[in-house]
Amino acid sequence: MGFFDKLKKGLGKTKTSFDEKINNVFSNFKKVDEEFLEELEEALIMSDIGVDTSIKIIENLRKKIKKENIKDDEEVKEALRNEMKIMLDEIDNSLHLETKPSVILVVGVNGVGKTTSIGKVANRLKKDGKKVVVAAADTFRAAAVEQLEIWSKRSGAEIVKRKEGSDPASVVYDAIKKTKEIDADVLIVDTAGRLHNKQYLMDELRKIKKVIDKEMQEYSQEILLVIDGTTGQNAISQVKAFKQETDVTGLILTKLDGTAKGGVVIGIVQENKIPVKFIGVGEQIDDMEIFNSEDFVRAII
Ligand SMILES: Nc1nc2c(ncn2[C@@H]2O[C@H](COP(=O)(O)OP(=O)(O)O)[C@@H](O)[C@H]2O)c(=O)[nH]1
Ligand SMILES: [Mg+2]
Repeated sequence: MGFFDKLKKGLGKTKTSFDEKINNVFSNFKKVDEEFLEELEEALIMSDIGVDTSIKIIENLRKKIKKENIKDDEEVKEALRNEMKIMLDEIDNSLHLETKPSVILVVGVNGVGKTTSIGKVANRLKKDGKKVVVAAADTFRAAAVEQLEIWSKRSGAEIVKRKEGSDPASVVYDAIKKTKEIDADVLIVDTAGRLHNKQYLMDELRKIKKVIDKEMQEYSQEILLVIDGTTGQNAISQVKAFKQETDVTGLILTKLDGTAKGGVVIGIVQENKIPVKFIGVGEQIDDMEIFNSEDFVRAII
């Protein structure tokens, strides 16, 4: 199954899926009028896109319908896809790893897929001929270090670790040193599932950031927030919480092969001006893709 099929299958899975709400509006389609546009707006809001973004999409759609005298439902669908694509393309979603070395700090709450995504990203970078180091700065549980170790073996990345309970910022310090020593291209830092109401975990994140800022000041830095695509509205509060603490440069949206609520992505990107850089579509090492807005809107509508 190709990436597009996996994505489509995942996004179409739930009964309350994006797909279904929008398609319901289109299956009751009679003509393009205010009533139809209102129904469509409601369906967008219910699909986790967010109120402001939904209103904006419909506003733009209304203008386009008028300007191009659109009457046909298929044409409306295509115009709707296009409006969503425009919003997703507003922000540059390329990965900025211009310097050698560069660093990717990976953050997010527990279980969203940080460690798995790191394995997948490391693997992609290795395939591109890059030398990769991963830092096991989730020192909270021994299992977390072991899990990253498995992924580092799979992807062929070097791992820097300390024993369970060590200071995460110190692990990052060691890892930066190692990265420079072996002349690696990219350092990827795994972190603990810092619940945003646990202040000490956020403090820990700040300490890690401080080490990176100090030791890798002149190098490219990405801070990728991992979001579980199945969590819908909850994802929005996670983005808000992490944005407050650190300069998130991009999102990794995982589990889009599961019962995903993909609509939330459009609202998050539009309202936070944070791009999606990768999407996870499974548990295997190759189940990650660079985010493509065209594929994405075609999969959800
Ligand atoms: N189906 C699916 N499962 C995923 C994906 N990414 C991660 N997972 C699973 O989610 C669970 C938690 O992942 P993990 O990387 O340990 O999350 P972390 O706590 O954020 O580091 C694991 O069982 C992973 O296999 C994905 O894209 N699709
Ligand atoms: Mg982890």
